[in-house]
Amino acid sequence: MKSLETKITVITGSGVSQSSGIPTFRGTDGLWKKYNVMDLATPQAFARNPKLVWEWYYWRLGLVSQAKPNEAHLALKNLESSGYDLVVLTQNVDNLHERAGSSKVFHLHGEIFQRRCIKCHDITSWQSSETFSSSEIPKCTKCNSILRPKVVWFNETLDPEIIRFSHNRLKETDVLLIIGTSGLVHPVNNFPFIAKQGNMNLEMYEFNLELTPLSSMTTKTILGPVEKTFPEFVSKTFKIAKK
Ligand code: BV8
Ligand code: ZN
Repeated sequence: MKSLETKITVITGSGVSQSSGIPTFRGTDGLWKKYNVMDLATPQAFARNPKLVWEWYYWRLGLVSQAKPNEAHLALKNLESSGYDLVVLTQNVDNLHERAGSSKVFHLHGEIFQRRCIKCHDITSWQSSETFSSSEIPKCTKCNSILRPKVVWFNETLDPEIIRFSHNRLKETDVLLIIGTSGLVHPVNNFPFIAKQGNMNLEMYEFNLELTPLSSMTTKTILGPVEKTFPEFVSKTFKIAKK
C-alpha cells in the first residue's frame, strides 16, 4: 500500500484513448495508416492547405465528442480522488481525462477543442454541442483572420511553461506511470530520463500492448490492453477497489 505522500506522475499517449474509439497515431488502426500525418500535423501543411487540415480536425473533433472515457481514464480519476498527489502529463489533444474527472491534466501537445487566430492569437473554444459537419475554415470574430487548431504540430515547439512545469514535477516524482505511448515523439520521450535523473528510488511502470524504447528502463512493463491492465494495477498496488 503506497502512502498518500507518494507523488504520482502519469504520461499518457493515444493508446489510453484507443478503446474509447479514438484512433492512435501508429497503431494498426492508426492515423498514419490512413493519412500521412506529416502532411497534416505541421505548420507547413496548414499554410499549404488549411481547408484539408481543418477537415482532418473536424473528423477527429467529431470522434472525440462522441467518445466516452474508458476504464483506464476512470482508474486514474479514482487514484486521484483517493487522495494521491497525481498529475497527468498527456500528449493527447482529446479531453477524455477531464471528462473522466481528473483535475490536474496538462496537455503537452495542446487541446483539440481550442482554436487560435493565426493573426491576433485570440484563443477560443469549440462548444461540445457543435456537430463539426462543416468543412469551412473558422474565422476570428475579432480580426476575421483564419483560426488554427490550438495544438502543437510537428516541428513546432511545446509551451516552455509546460516543459518547465513538467521537468520540475518529474524530478520530484516517486511513481511514474507511462500509459499507451510509443515513446517515439520528442521531447516527451525524454521525460522518463528526466524523472530518473537523481531520483534513484523512482518506480516506473509502463502499460502498453507491446514493448517500446522506454521498456528497458522501467521497473515493470505490463503488457495488455490498458483499459484492462491499468485498473487491475491500481486496485492491486494502491488497494483501491475498482468503482
Ligand atoms: C519539438 C498534436 C523542438 C497534434 C502531436 C529530436 C529527435 C527526434 C525527433 C525530433 C527531435 N526534435 C524534433 C523532432 C521532431 C518531432 C518528433 O519527435 N518526430 C518523431 C515522429 C521522430 N518532434 C516535434 O516536432 C516536437 N517539437 O521537438 O520542438 C523543435 C522544433 C523544430 C525543429 C526541431 C525541434 C513536437 C511534437 C508534437 C507533435 N504533435 N500531436 C495532434 O494530435 O493533432 S504528436 C502525436 O504523437 C500525438 O500527440 C501523440 O500522442 C503523439 C505521440 O504518439 P503516441 O501518443 O505515443 O501515439 P502512438 O500511436 O505513437 O502510440 C500509441 C501507443 O499506444 C503504441 O505504443 C500502442 O502499442 C499503444 N496502444 C494502442 N492501443 C492500446 C495501447 N496500449 C495499451 N492498450 C491499448 N488499448
Ligand atoms: Zn484574430
